[in-house]
Amino acid sequence: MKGVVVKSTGSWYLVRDAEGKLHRARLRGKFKLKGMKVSNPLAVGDRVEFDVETTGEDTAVIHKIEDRENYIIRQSTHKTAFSHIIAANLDQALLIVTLVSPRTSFGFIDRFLVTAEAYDIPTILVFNKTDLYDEEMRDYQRQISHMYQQIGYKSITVSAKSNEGLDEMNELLHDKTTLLSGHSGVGKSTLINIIVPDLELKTSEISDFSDKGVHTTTFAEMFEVDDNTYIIDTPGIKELGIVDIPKNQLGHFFPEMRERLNQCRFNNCTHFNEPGCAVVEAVRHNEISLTRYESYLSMLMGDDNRK
Ligand SMILES: Nc1nc2c(ncn2[C@@H]2O[C@H](COP(=O)(O)OP(=O)(O)OP(=O)(O)O)[C@@H](O)[C@H]2O)c(=O)[nH]1
Ligand SMILES: [Mg+2]
Ligand SMILES: [Zn+2]
Repeated sequence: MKGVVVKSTGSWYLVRDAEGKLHRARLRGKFKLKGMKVSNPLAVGDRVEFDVETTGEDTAVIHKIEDRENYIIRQSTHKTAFSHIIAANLDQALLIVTLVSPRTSFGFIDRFLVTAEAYDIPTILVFNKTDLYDEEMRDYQRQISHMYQQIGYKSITVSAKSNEGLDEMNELLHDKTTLLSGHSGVGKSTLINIIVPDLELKTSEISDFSDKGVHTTTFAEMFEVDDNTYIIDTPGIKELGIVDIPKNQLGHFFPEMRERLNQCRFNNCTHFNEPGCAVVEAVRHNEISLTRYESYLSMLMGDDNRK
């Protein structure tokens, strides 16, 4: 039978078959993936073939994983040589961002966008918890959204508390498989609980002490919103390590730099201190945002590779 992995704990999996029936499954024997150093061979969204057995607790055995159309990956926090596949076969990602409770940094947003560019996953910024914003913060948020919109990223504002923007968010999901990502505590599971009634996913208040989330969701899981519309809840990401991008190609994953690449004097320009660099020139003239350029430099230097 064919199916899609909707949950992966590392030791067992939940697979949805073509009729929508869920099977608890395990991976057959010694299953090795060719050439990839990943901590999880199978991720949410993977399309698999499996056999159903009549005995045992795990009733299905997965014997084949189909090639992935795309996937999103991050460096594992513990085993640095390994990467962790967050999810596969995605149509888009919504990056849930909050300016307060907790605060999401530009560095984190830009790292996520670079990763998503590298793996070809269109990303929309979703500013949540707007009910907590005062006028000044609204203004600030508009400026940030404007900055990202100018370089091609759609951005919306929502509140799981006041319901602002939730219709617009729902429309974005239609007929797609969407990954929700972001720091712990930004409201990913809370938003999914509103979008898919009766799920009752666990959520927790953020810590008063650190103003950060407490990592409530522990495994990625895909839920059906509608026929053909799926949403994936994920554990909050603390630090996002960028995987496998050579320095002289990093600029390809910043759309505003990519469009200027052939205006630099050297075609292997890293947009750092080379003469005749069109990117540095654009930053000087405020045509490229300084915060984006700072994010670029910090990734280029690899000095805070895990923020
Ligand atoms: N004021 C306000 N609180 C919100 C909003 N959305 C979520 N929250 C609260 O934020 C806290 C964290 O929400 P969760 O849904 O658990 O966050 P999460 O992103 O799933 O976190 P992890 O599972 O740890 O990654 C909860 O107390 C929610 O009630 C919002 O729009 N406004
Ligand atoms: Mg959660
Ligand atoms: Zn350059």
